[in-house]
Amino acid sequence: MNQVTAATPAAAPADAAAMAQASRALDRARDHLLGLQHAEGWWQGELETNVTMDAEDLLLREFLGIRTAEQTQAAARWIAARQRDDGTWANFAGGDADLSTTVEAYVALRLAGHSPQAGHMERAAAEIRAAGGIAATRVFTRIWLALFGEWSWDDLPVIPPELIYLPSWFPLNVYDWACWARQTIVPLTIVCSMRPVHKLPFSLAELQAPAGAPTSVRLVSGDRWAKIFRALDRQLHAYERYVRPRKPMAPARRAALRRCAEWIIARQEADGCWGGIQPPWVYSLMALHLLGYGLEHPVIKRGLEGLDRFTIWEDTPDGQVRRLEACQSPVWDTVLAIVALSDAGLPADHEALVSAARWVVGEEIRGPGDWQVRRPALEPGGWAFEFDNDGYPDVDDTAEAVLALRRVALGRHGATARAIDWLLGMQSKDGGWAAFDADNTRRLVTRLPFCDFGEVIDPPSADVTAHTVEALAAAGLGESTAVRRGVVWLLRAQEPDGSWFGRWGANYVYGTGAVVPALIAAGVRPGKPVIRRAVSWLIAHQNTDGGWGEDLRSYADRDWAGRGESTASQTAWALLALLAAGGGDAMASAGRGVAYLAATQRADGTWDEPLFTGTGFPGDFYINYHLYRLVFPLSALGRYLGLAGGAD
Ligand code: R19
Repeated sequence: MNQVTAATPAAAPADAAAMAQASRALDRARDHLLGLQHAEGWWQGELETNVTMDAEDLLLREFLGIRTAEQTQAAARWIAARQRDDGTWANFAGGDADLSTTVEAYVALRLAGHSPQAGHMERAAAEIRAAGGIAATRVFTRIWLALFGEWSWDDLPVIPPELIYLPSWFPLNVYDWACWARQTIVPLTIVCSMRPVHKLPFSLAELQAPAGAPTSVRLVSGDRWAKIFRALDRQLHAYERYVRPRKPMAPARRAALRRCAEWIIARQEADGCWGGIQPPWVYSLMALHLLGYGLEHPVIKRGLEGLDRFTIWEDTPDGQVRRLEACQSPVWDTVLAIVALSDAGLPADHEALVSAARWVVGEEIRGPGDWQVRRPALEPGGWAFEFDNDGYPDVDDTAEAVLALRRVALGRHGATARAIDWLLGMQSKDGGWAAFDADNTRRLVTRLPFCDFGEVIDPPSADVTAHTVEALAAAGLGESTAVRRGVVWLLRAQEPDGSWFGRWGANYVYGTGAVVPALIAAGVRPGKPVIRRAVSWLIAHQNTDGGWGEDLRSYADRDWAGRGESTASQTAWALLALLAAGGGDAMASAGRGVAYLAATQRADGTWDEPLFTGTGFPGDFYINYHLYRLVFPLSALGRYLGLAGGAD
């Protein structure tokens, strides 16, 4: 049986009508999920983010000279449809206006021919000016504007290509950066040292804030490192003034650029992407193109063709729209779907589970990757999030894959055993686990003036540590030193209020929903205070409709922790914790949560979830994983009915 057996049984027999309702909800959700499986065995839900993806795609195409009218108009329709009444764009449903996103969306619409005199454009420009104009946007946005001659390269932090020479023990070397940041900054060192300017056929003067308005950039910190790095930046600017005008190019600079290009090309994946995510992909294409790789060069060609596979075209009453996924999640979605269907009672030899597990095993990564820089002696064996991201397997996907594969009758394969060894080897020194690297914890890079958006390091987090502890415990390693150290890490990471922070999902409900089942699986008794305090926190944050919800503002403002409109996925996360903990109080609360899920389910078996519950970077980047609304409720319903003895 699965880990639900570790929990104490339901205290009070729920009434028969409620159980029947939960059971019908489970059947419908299960059938809906089965209907979404692809013939090769995998699942993939849309990964929805924000319009910077679509705007930057048009800007990339403009820059490369390959932008078509059809792409432009379809992307512009999508971008325009996401504009809010005040003229701004947000980064997620219901979020506040985001200046950088608004500027990028505005420029994309200008590119598509929208007149600055049109009402929606005037409203956007007015909001941009009021928020400080282009000068107040993030570094990435100002790089895009510098590319088009609307911002000065001199007014951007310098990030020199010689960075690639720093050895992996030296502060600020590329392996001190999180993998997503590393893969983004290496191409950006090329772009920023070439300083291309591709003039647009229009000016963006309307986006300048009036004189006297706040022109400060986002990161104006006065502490010691900020001052030191500002001084270093001035030195680097002086160096650039010396090295850049050399004709022919200074040999040292030429060699550094070549080294960066080789580093980038070595990391292109089979599908043409870099890291399976949009930022390194776009900047790598631009960087290589600037170094002379033409549109017909196989590296560029594969890269552009791959981008097409991340593009969704959709017919709407207002015409075709086109949008880009920042990333794709087939491995993650598939392993979560396997666990959910197994929780829902599908037998281990069910054809859907077997074909999914076969596909997962075929996706195992056994090659080298950047993670080896910190763990050179460790044998490969694990999974990435995407179809093709073989250089960057991650701990979270690997742990969930281990949990999924043990639910399926698959016959002999070595993938799970290798994955367990890899997980053990990827534990950070402090006992926790991070997503992509071990010991990626040097905070110095975060202080660079360049780093004003998103996380740039990958330290251990409670959610990833919990998934790993759960997987290792399920594999029989509950008594191992590694798991014990992981448990201690989790105990120390508990918030004073009893919850855990959610790094890759929103937010404390996600963290708590991951940690409680993991601690129980690792042998922590359900009656222990650490568990009861988590249960009390969840019960205290249950909405009157029976569900749970947590607003993304909780990342900036602790008052929002555990508070927000109920959603299906967050309700399910809370339920996974309550059901693992068990006990009368938890089960009564869980009964109301299950009733919420049953009452809000759509007729077709899934749930609506316009609110984003996935986290890319706390505060800066959020994700609506379109399958979360289905897989997590299905797991929760299955475990609830399993505990009550009502699963079919
Ligand atoms: C758990 C599984 N996870 C551990 C994997 C989650 C992958 C989420 C997809 C991330 O997509 C990204 C990644 C990076 C960026 C950036 C970015 C920000 C700062 C720097 Br410096 C470089 C890049 C911007 O958008 C992104 C999207 C669920």
